[in-house]
Amino acid sequence: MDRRFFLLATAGFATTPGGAGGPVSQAPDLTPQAQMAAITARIGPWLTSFRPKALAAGVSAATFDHAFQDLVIDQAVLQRDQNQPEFTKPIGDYVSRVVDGASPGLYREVTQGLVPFLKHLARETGVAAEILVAVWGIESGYGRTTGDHDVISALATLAVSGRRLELAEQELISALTILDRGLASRTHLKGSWAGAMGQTQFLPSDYLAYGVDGDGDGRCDIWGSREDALASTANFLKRKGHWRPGGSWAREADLPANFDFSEADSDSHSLEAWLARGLRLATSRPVALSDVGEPVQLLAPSGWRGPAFFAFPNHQALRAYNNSTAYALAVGLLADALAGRPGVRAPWPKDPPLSLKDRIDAQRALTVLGFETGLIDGVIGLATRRAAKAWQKARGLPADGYLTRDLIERLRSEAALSDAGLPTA
Ligand SMILES: [Ca+2]
Repeated sequence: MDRRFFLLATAGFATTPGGAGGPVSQAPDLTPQAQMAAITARIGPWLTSFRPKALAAGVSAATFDHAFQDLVIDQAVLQRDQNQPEFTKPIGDYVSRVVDGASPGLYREVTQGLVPFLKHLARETGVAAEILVAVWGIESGYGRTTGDHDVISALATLAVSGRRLELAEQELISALTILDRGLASRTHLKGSWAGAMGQTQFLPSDYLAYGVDGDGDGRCDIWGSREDALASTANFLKRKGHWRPGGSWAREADLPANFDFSEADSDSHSLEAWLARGLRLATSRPVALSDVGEPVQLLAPSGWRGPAFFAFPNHQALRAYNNSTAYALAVGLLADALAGRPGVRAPWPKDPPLSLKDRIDAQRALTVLGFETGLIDGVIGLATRRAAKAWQKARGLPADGYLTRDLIERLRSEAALSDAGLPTA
């Protein structure tokens, strides 16, 4: 799963993807052909402005000129970048799909020949083997799906289209540095439409910062070597995520009947403090010693009707990989399933997906009613959930910030938005 797409696909539990620059690619009145022509015309001026920045960052002129001599806009990248998904799945559907079919048997199958290596890696880094394998599974289907876009072209397309100029340029400089240093060849430099590469789906800057050699051949090949991919993932979680050895990622929680959901997804308290307020661990499995006294967030990602979790600091470590509650939960629950531990006890609510119009209407209605959601963009992020919580609290509803179709219907009538539709821009 590449990360930027994931952020859109799991809107509601994600940061809002952003980008600077004049977005030609968003102009709604252009035909795809006219859009391509407009973007292609920007290649020359963009290369002229980008070349001195890349050279100042240490990229050699020869590498730069060779990399861009036949630059072609990757049309598939443009399409993926522009398409906000029409429907967003509820988190329970996403997590269930990730965990579905995972078992110790699958773990044995995908780690064949790797068990001593994984044990060694877990000892060295403190990151549990099943966590590493779960990240590997979600990022690339255990190495099967690593993306076949030429990373230089994909990132250049994002830069030229103007939507993600700064980020794309930064990552291009890293990709060019990889070529410059001879760490990987251009034919190797393949990845997702958003530039995430190999079995770890690392952006080029992650590769430079956290890629390591796991199999001892002196190179970091996150495309072809399972050992390199897993060792790099462990290094990333340890160094960027500050993974705590021995710590758990989360544990399911039982909430008291009068629990105030405005405390969920925000405040951190020690587990002891949560227990003193009447919350309970849902199972008797002991808590890791290293998690005692640490700040714990209470997550209720599908609202008051769904499961709740005590999220330990290692939940945050997983979010270094992808800053999304859904992602971090999915990694942890997949790791549990691969290790043969029991799954979530409380059922996930069965909610129909929200359409783009539902999401935008909800944001419009909340704003009209005086609950500020920030951008009205159909991405249900933290600001929208906060606004929804405040609205629910003001109406005496459980303030879980979790928007269902019924709640959005109520928001529409309160704000007198017609379901037939106001313009949504
Ligand atoms: Ca290697």
